[in-house]
Amino acid sequence: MLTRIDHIGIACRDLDKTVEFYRATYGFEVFHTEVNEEQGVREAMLKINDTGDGGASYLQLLEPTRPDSAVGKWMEKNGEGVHHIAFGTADVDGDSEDIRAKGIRVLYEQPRIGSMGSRITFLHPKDCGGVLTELVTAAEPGEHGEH
Ligand code: CMX
Ligand code: CO
Repeated sequence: MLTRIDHIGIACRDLDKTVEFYRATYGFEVFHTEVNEEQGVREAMLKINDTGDGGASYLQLLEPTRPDSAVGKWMEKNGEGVHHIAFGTADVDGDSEDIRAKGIRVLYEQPRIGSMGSRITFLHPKDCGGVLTELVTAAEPGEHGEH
């Protein structure tokens, strides 16, 4: 069951400048940063709020590490802006299989590793009304070294 907005993914050319924009404009602070080479991104997670299911909602600021990455290619065409949305679930495996059974393309056979040790998969934007949609199961508390 999808229980929250886990994050909104925002593509940017300069992560440090974009982090500063969100800090100066809204007062949002960086909760976590990492580089995910498989996804081709340097990212900052800004926590917006905790949620009733023990999870949280974030903004995920994404700077491509290479031009041929998903975010790099997308930004080449669209410029900076909202790249994807992500729903949180306790069971990314089960929920993605249920969604696959409805005929929507799930991009990965098995979920991969996302921010903060989470497990993630994506639904094809062409099957979701033009919205690239991610499903996320957060790591168990203590499972990930950085918080
Ligand atoms: N939102 C909406 N539509 C998108 C899109 C996006 N983010 N990215 C691509 N598309 C559209 C393109 O506009 C294009 O449409 P047209 O054919 O009408 O022009 C179509 O999808 C195909 O796009 P493409 O540029 O040819 O790119 P690819 O098919 O090679 O890749 C996708 C598209 C979705 C399969 C790829 O971006 C992907 O695998 N995404 C998942 C991984 C990802 O986004 N990682 C970065 C974030 C990591 C994180 O969140 O942790
Ligand atoms: Co994401």
